[in-house]
Amino acid sequence: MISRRGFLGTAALVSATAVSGRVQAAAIPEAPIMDKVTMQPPLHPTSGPDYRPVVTLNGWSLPWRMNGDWKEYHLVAEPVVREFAEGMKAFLWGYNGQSPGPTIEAVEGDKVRIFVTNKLPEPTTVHWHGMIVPSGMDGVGGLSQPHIKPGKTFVYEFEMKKSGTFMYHPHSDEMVQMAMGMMGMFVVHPRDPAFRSVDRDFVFIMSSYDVDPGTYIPKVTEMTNFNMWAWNSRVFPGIDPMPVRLGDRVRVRIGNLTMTNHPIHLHGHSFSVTCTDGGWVPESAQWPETTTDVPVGAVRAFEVIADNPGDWAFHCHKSHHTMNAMGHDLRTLIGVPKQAIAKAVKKLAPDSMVMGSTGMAMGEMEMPLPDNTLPMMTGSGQFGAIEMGGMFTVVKIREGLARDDYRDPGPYKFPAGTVAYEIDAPVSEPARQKTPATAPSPAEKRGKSMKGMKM
Ligand SMILES: [Cu+2]
Repeated sequence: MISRRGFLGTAALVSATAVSGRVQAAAIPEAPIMDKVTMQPPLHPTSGPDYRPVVTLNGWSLPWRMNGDWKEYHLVAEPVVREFAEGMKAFLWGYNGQSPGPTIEAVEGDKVRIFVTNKLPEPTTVHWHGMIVPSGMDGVGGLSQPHIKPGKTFVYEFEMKKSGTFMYHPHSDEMVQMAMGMMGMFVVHPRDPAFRSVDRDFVFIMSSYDVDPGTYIPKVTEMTNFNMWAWNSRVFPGIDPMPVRLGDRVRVRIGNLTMTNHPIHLHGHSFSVTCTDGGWVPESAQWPETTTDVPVGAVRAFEVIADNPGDWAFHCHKSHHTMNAMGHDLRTLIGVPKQAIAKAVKKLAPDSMVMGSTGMAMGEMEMPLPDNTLPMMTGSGQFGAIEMGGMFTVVKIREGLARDDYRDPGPYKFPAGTVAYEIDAPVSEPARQKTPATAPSPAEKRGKSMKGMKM
C-alpha cells in the first residue's frame, strides 16, 4: 500500500521569472512512501505511451504525475529501517521509506522532472547511471551541480534519449551513502511496445552490507569483507520467489552496486543477455548462457523462455554470497572429531560453530544467535533444509498463471516418478573396479619400461 506524504511547501519554487520548460508555480508532486518489503504489483501506466511494467523483487515502482508534457516524480532521500529477512532489520539510508529506492519507470522520448528532497543528515545528489543526460543533470556533486544540502529540494530535468535498464545513486559521499543502501533502478521502456516485448519483466539491484551480528548499522568503511549479500536489500529466505507462467518469455534485469562481481546462475534453462546499462544487445551478438557475470557498477538483463516447469534455484554462484552473517571466518575442521572442541570453544565464544564433520546438514543445526542476526544458511523446501542465505531465490514456473499474478504458487507438485530417489542398497560399500591403492604414476611407469630397455 502506498500512503501519501501530502504536499510540501511550494513557496521556495514560486518564481515570477520562470524559464520555459522549468518548474513554475506548480506544487511539488507528492512523494509516495512504501511501508511493505514484499514485491508490489506492476504499476501500469495511466497516462502517456503504454508499456508492460516491470515488477521489482521486494520492491515497488514510483508513481508519477503528468504536468503538461512532463512526467514528474519525487524522491525523498532519508533514513529508513529495512528488514533483510524475518528476524533482522538494519538502519539504512534510502528513498521514500525503503532501501533500495523505488524503481523509476519511463518511456523512451519522455521528458521527466525528478524532484529530490534531502532528509539525510548530510548533503547528497542523484546520479543517473548509464543514462544520456545533459552534463548539468548528471548529479556529480561539486562537478556538475552544487550538493543538495539537508532540508533542500533540487530538480532534475531531462529527456529519455534511449530505452534500457539503468540505475540511480548518489555521487556525494558515495562510499558512505552507497554502503548505507542509497540506490535504485531506472527502467526506460521502448517507445514501440512490440520492441523486445516480454511477458514478465523482473528487476532488482544487488547491494552488500557489513552488519556485525547483533547490531543494526552497516560499517560504511568496509571495502571487501561484507557479510550481507542482498538482492534489493533482502536476503534468502526474505527474497520473494519469482512466479512465472509456463511458456512465458521472461526478462530479469539486474544491477550491481556492490564492491564485487556476481555470477548469477539460473537452473533448468539457458538464457541470453539482451541488455546492459549501455543499451540493447543486438540479436547477432547474443549467446546462450546459464550464468552471467554482473560486474560492479553494471547492469545485465537476460531473457529466458520459461519452458521447463518446476521450482528452479536462481542465485549468485559465489557460495559465500548465498550465506548470511557469521559464516565467513570459521576454521575448516573437516576430518576433525569436533564434538569435544565444539563444546570447549562455545564456552569461550558462544556464537562460534565448527563445520563439516558430522554429516548433519548445516541448515538443520540449531545454534544460539545474537539478537537481530540471521542463521548463515537457512530456508526450507518440501524435502528439507535448503541451506542457503543471501543472494538466492526460486523461480517457480507453473502452468496457467494469470498475466499479472505474482503470488507465490507454493511448492511445485512434482509429477510421479520425476524426483531423484533412494533405492534399497544391500551393501554399504559399492562395487568398485579393483586398482592398486596407489597406482604407479606415468613417470614411474616410464621409468620401469626404461629399465627394461637395452641401451
Ligand atoms: Cu555474488
